[in-house]
Amino acid sequence: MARRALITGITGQDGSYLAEYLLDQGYEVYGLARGQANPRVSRLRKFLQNVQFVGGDLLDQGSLISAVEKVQPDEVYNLGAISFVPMSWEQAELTAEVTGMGVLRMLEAIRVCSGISSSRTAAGSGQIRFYQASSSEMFGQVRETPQTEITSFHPRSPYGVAKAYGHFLTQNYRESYGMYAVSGILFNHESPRRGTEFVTRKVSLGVARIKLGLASELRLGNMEARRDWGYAGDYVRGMHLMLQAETPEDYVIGTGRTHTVRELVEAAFTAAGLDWEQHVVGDQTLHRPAEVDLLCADPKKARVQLGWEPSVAFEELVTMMVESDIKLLSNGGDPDQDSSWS
Ligand code: NDP
Ligand code: GDR
Repeated sequence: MARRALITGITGQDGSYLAEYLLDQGYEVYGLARGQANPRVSRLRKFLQNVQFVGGDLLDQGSLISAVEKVQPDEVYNLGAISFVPMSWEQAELTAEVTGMGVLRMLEAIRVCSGISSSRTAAGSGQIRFYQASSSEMFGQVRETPQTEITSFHPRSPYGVAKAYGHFLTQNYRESYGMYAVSGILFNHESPRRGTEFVTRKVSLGVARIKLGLASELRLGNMEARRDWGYAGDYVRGMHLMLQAETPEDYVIGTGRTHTVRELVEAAFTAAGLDWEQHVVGDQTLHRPAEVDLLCADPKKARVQLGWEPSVAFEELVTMMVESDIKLLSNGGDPDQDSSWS
């Protein structure tokens, strides 16, 4: 019988790549869909016909229990979140509820549906394997680089704090109830399907607009921040591998290379044959109340224990995104609607 996966956050960047990957692996894929008529669900339905949807929201405990009861999944991937860091200062409470407490609600849904009692249970109890989308944002103000699974956390945003809660809770359910519950500490990963609010996509779209004469400038915030940027398609493979391991453990996933936002900008403009210095304008209003200055992964554990390796290098990723956005805009596409989801 086909294995069954339930994905929260299926309408996001990672959800789409993961669904595609699991369908290719022969899984039955179910996505948790939020709201009455979510336009992102309609977009995904057109693009991935074999995904099945089940209603639910990370804010609603009962809906998660119903979803788990209905789907009877072998694996649950919790990707749903308020994931845009600046939004987490504007809506800190909502971020705590969705990105933090949502993890508790999903773990509880699995615990209750698996019949695991609230007193301590033997290791390996329950059949459902749980993946939590933890983030390098938890490291925040880093004291050591590169960052590993044991580097301490000092989150710098309400988002990072909420993710740290979800991370420790996942560890706690593993230790308290013997559940197969793991966190992937994923560093920034991008693609042509990346949300337009994140810096890589903002830059690739900005370059495409300038190239096509639709705009003349691109406004950006802190150009000195460093990130470890990889390709989303590679990272969902890591999520799946984590749930196939014999023992439940947490893993860092990243490339081990770090670049400044300035280097990203240079690479993107160069890919389109443009000079960034003629178009990029610094904008203080885009700076954050507290910044994460430097992120760089040490993915050795994932490489050695899971055999995971990234396959797309930074320059290739940037070029892929710029070319995709030039094509999308040339064809009259709307990046926030139809996007380049193919
Ligand atoms: P996106 O922002 O693209 O997607 C977020 C998803 O969360 C959307 O599908 C959204 O659904 C869903 N969501 C929002 N609120 C709720 C809610 N109340 N209940 C259920 N679902 C909800 O994120 P990514 O795909 O980039 O990232 C996936 C996960 O990985 C996130 O948890 C993110 O924080 C984490 N992460 C991402 C990294 C990255 O670089 N991409 C790095 C490290 C971690 P809707 O369509 O309904 O709005
Ligand atoms: P991040 O990604 O906050 O690392 O979180 P984002 O692309 O938003 O920012 C990366 C860096 O770029 C700087 N920056 C700008 N960022 C945006 N969005 N817009 C700008 O105009 C701009 N100018 C400079 C930022 O200050 C920052 O330093 C992403 C999300 O996917 C999280 O959900 C995930 O957990 C982490 O990556 C790992």
